[in-house]
Amino acid sequence: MTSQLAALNEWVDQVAAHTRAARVHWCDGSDAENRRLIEQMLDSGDLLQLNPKTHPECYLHRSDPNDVARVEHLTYVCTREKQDAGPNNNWMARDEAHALMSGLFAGCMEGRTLYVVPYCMGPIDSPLARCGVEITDSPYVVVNMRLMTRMGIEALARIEREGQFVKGLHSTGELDPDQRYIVHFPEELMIQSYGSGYGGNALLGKKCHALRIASYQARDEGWLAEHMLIVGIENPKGEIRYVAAAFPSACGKTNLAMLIPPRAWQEAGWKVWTVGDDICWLQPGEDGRLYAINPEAGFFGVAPGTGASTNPNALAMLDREAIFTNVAVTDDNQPWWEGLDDRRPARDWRGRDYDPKNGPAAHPNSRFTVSIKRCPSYSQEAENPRGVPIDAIVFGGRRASLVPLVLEARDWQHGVMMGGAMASETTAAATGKVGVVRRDPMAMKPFCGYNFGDYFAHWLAVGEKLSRPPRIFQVNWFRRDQDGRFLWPGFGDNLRVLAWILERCEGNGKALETPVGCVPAADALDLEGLQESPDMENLLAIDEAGWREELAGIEAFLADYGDRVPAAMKTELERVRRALS
Ligand code: GTP
Ligand code: SPV
Ligand code: MN
Repeated sequence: MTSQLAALNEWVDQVAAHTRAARVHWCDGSDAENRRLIEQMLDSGDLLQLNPKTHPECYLHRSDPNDVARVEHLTYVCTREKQDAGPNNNWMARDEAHALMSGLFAGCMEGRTLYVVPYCMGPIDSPLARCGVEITDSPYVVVNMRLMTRMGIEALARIEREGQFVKGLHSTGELDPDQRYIVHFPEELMIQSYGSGYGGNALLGKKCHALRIASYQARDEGWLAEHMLIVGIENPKGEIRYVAAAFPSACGKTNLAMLIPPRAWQEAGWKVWTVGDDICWLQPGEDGRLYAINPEAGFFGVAPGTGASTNPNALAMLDREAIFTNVAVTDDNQPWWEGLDDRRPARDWRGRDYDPKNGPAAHPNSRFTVSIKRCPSYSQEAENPRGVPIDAIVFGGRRASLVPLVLEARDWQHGVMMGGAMASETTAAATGKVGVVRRDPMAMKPFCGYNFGDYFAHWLAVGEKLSRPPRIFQVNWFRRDQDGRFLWPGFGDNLRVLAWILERCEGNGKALETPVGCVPAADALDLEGLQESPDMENLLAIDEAGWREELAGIEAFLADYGDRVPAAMKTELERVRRALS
């Protein structure tokens, strides 16, 4: 055995002894292993079989009702220096955190199987990919990790070759919210998660590794780990351009990543290719462009709102080999959620007879897990070890007012300020109040593994290395009218905005300058074929007094980060302020 695997074995042995696990199972990622785990969970009731005629090999998992979303208030970044984690993270001293977690894990796997899950984030042969090993006592985590990552023997072989991997330790524990901690040690490439089985808290390859730990590594190594989808837009000439877009949780990444063009656009030859829907690792290439890989291999997507008119590509992949978490079921045991269709569900997400008095039938943060390869718009480029070149970076949030449908930044530096100043309404993807506007720079508030001030500086530094940087934009699909209705149709029609964005990247497309960035000129967006003509004046309006207030909010936010905020951010803010007055 090589020394690399010896180190891994030693860690596994030590964890098995400390948690007093009854058995140790090394996951190979095979179909046979997956089938055995599913059988076992069907027996234990962890999984319920869905209708095998309509949904072959689809299963439902009902989580503990207290464990349905990420828990930002219980998520920690434990760096040596508190300031390195920054005001954007909860921090604990490393010794204290290790002692706390060690106490929680002591004996927690007694009588249970400990699973060793080797995984690779990114194409297995990509120099941009990184490996990890998650130790978990949850078979639900194992079957989800198999869909979400490259899991099993190939990852283990890469770990053996490379030596370095992220160590993740997870136990569902008692599922007691008072004994729940998601703790990161970026300097030690280590994650420890206790007391939750929910996706973002428990599938450690995803937010914990591919964003919090990876963002920290990326800063040292000169790349970026971002909460972004990656989508290829093919125009009628057959040219494909790639866009990376950062929207906060439950703000439209999965939908945009697999949108279906409006009918007339399809007929004209427009196509959309899905590379990734949640996480994107970006690295400057030798040609001065920015290249992106999707570190994931599957989707852990929001179910509610997924319907035939909004996201038919998602629906098409959800009738086979999918795991559903906290959705409702119909009387013939098909998965169901609000926004799917007008059937009446029989049982809600908790398994109770459906009664509208109990709230929505599916939990608002109910999810599906499915392999990306099942997506009709799946792009082979998702396997390209070099990644895809990015032409545009788009930041977006959920804002009922103020932020127009689309804004273009003047240059990289202005774009970094635009992304860094972003705010969005909170959603059900994390516990806490929904609909509260909060600052969420680059959609990374819950995920940046280090001080936001340093993060902005790093973004600027990456821009310096690019001779052909992507252009940067901000979008808002969620602006509302006085009656609370969305002003923009969204979904497939978002391609109309992406097309303008790509025209701008080519140096075409008509735009009007405003104090906060460029908006499309009156006739620049192609709106032909829309059922109702949207109120473009309202959608593109710049409320200068509102923006002055926004600027004050941004400055108050940045003040918490003190000297760590790069001077260029302040220069950009100052420039906007002057333009507004
Ligand atoms: P995470 O997986 O939590 O990171 O979320 P996400 O950013 O991938 O969000 P997703 O695409 O799953 O969308 C979340 C919700 O927003 C769903 O209910 C969608 O139906 C809705 N949504 C997505 N795109 C649009 C849009 O263009 N307009 C409107 N009005 N709603 C949208
Ligand atoms: C998000 O909340 O941004 C998600 C789902 O993508 S989770 O994996 O739970 O973080
Ligand atoms: Mn997400």
